[in-house]
Amino acid sequence: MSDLRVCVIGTGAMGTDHIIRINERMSGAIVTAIVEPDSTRATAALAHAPGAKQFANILEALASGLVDAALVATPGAFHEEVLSPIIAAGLPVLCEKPMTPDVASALRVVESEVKSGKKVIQVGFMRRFDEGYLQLQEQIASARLGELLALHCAHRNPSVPDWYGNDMLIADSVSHEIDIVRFLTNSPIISAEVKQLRRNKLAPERLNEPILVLLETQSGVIATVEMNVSVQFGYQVITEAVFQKGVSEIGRSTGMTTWEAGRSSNAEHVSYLTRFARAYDNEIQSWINAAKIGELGGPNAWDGYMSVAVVEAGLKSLHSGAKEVTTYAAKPEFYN
Ligand code: ISE
Repeated sequence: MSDLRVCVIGTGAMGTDHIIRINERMSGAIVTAIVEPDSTRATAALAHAPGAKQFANILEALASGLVDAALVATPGAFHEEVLSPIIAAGLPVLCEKPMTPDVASALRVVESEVKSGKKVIQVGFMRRFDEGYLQLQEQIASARLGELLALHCAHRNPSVPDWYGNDMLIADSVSHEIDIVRFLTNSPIISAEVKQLRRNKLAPERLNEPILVLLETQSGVIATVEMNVSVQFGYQVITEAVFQKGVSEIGRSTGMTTWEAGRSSNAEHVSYLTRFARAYDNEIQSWINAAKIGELGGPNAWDGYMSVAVVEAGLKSLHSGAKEVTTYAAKPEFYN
């Protein structure tokens, strides 16, 4: 079978990382096109995809005949307008999270996919492909340690870029836990509640963090999420699961241990691009393999919508300080 010809839309840090991944580490695909209005970024990205052509917009890329599949890595606000023509063309698409910034647009995307009659959207929740999370999911499903009682999640970033605003604590960052808690517990989230922890004075002025988010599932599990984006020391994503008869933990650094000057230290990640590198590889390879046979290799547009619905409740709680209940649209038969 010939290589899947991929168009990458948006070549910032994530898009460029995916270009390198596809061209250098994945099998069965090649980047043949990019859509990126910023010429400096485009030039940097094309250095990793020498044969690829740059297009001004997705419509021109689709019309070129050079594209079998698309990978959308623009900011979430642009996803809907990029996804529409891709859905209409019936091409497989990996869309980075969040699928869209709000519930109304997420539902419009779902509706247009349903109307098209073909599932083409896979949402970029890479944690579903992380070995630790997969082991934990198996542990929970097996009930070997009894029922799952609680999850404690810590999501820590060393720092965030200038354009990262306070709402992004929920929409951009906690959105990962929102998806993975539903995945691990196999149960929808029914409420979200945000508590302000003692403010880190080293955080940028515009951010009121760290925060603690309580996500409650329909099955009765509460997940606590410490969201902390100015920790300075490194990038950490840790999850502890409390069962009736035991406790499991995933995500501690497995980097090199060094003994030096009377102490030992362990290497820690400083970016999600390395912490989740294997998960991204597994995610993209799974997407490529599935796309080549007209299937999806991971979470679909309905999963994307389900997480956006919880993000909405989380944002409400961030502003109200109260526990906010989630509401969901009826699931179209198409996704059953
Ligand atoms: C970023 O967009 C990601 O997706 C990372 O995984 C997350 O850790 C970070 O907080 C987000 O800003």
